[in-house]
Amino acid sequence: MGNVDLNAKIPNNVGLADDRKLCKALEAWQPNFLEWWMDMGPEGFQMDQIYLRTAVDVDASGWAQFDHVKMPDYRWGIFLQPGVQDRLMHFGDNIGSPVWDKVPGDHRAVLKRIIVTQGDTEPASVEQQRLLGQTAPSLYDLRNLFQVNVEEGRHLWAMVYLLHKYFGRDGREEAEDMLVRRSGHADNPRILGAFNEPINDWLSFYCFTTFTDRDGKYQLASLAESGFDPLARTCRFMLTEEAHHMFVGETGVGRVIARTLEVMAEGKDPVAEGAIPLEIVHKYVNRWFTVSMDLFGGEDSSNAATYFGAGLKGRFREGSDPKITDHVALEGFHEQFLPGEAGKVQRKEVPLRRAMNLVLRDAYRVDCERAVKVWNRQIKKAGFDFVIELPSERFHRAQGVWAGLPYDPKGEWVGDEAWAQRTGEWLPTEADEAYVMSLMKPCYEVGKIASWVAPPRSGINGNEFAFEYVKFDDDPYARL
Ligand code: BYC
Ligand code: FE
Ligand code: FE
Repeated sequence: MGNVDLNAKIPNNVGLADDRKLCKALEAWQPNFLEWWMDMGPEGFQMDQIYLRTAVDVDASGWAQFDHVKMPDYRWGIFLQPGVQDRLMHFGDNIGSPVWDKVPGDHRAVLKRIIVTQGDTEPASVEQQRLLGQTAPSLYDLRNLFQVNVEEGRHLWAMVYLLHKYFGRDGREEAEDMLVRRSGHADNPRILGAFNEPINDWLSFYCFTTFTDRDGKYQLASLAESGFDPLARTCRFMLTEEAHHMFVGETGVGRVIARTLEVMAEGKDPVAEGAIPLEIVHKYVNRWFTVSMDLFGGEDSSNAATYFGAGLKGRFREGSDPKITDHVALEGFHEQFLPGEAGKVQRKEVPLRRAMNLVLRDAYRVDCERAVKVWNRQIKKAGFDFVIELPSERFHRAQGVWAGLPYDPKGEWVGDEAWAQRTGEWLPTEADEAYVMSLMKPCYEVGKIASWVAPPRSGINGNEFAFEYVKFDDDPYARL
């Protein structure tokens, strides 16, 4: 992949220099983005030198360059995976026709909606995480947080590029609005539920990057199949960054568990030692897994059917999974369960296209199970009898057919009264949150780490854990 223009004001491989109008529009949006970043991005660390990876090319060797940079100097750019010559639609009603490299008029509104929804999540997550630097357990973690944050910022750039280039004036307006909505704001919140939930502590951050970034992986993968080729190519490059976000999450939860097991193995009480009891970890997992399940939308969705039929959004690995053989999906049904009378469960057959959210969510769940299995193996190996189980689809839901119903994590109907009494067994209580928050004290010394989490097995880019991942501009403790 040649033609990466790294010296341009906006680094890109989309030939911005040849499109004056687009270039000017994006250069006008750039200062607004930076202003948003300074206001709503990581609070208090904009002057420090962070050991960040940045993309200088889209191939394997080019996108992993590491250097100490100040976050506002990060080279946010626009990178698309190279196009495939003569690519054809491989699913939906237009299967076999050439993919679109312009917005198909019939689908303009829905396509814009998908891109806006995707784009909105990116700055939302940065806003949710903006105070975490102040309680980072180590420089390694602090650096990982900021790496995730700058990349989510770049994902916003990716969607804003599509809006500017393909959607004219209303695209530009949508791009402005991306910087106006605020996570958790009463009047002007972010679009999707999970992105308005607070992330005040690092256990939540690790759970978010395990479960919510994984929704990102599945949504991006299904958009990477899109017949709107610029969207497909953008998402394919974004996916390369997503793997690190989930790594931070999975290993983060794993390190919390490792520390707790260490204390337990010494026969001590985790709380007395400033570690996090496994029961509390489990409740945080329940919480973030369930709000992330909500991100898949309704189980029976006419929107999903439209997206699939139009060739805008496919299934996970629609084009590469040999198990998917029917790419039109007009025949056949998908089994779905829904609540019946008094806690009884009914079975229904949903026409396959309408069930695409559920099909994607099922694939997501399998992937989540794999992450949880690693944690459980860790616990078992340490000789303890505790299992983290992902809750039933019926538990603690705010979207879809199970929304608001009193089912326990096993999927048993418990009724409203028992639900109200027992939620504290399943979800973090105020006391749990207060305890976790009480542990959140920063640790900014090279090679040191907080009491509640184990160090990672290795550092970043072949460096040790004891590496100066962040070079502070002044005494960071004096800022608190
Ligand atoms: N919260 O027809 P339905 C990421 C709405 S994460 C609030 O079933 P549909 C990242 C829905 O909009 C990936 N509202 O929904 C991760 C609809 O509203 P209307 C983000 C919700 O459209 C970490 C109504 O309920 N990308 O990248 O089939 C860090 C009926 O729903 C929610 C995408 O989501 C909710 N959770 O499916 C950083 C991809 N769920 O029409 C980044 C783009 C549903 O009644 N989005 N609603 O006003 C989509 O493809 C779809 O919009 C959804 C929803 C899958 C989200
Ligand atoms: Fe993202
Ligand atoms: Fe992410």
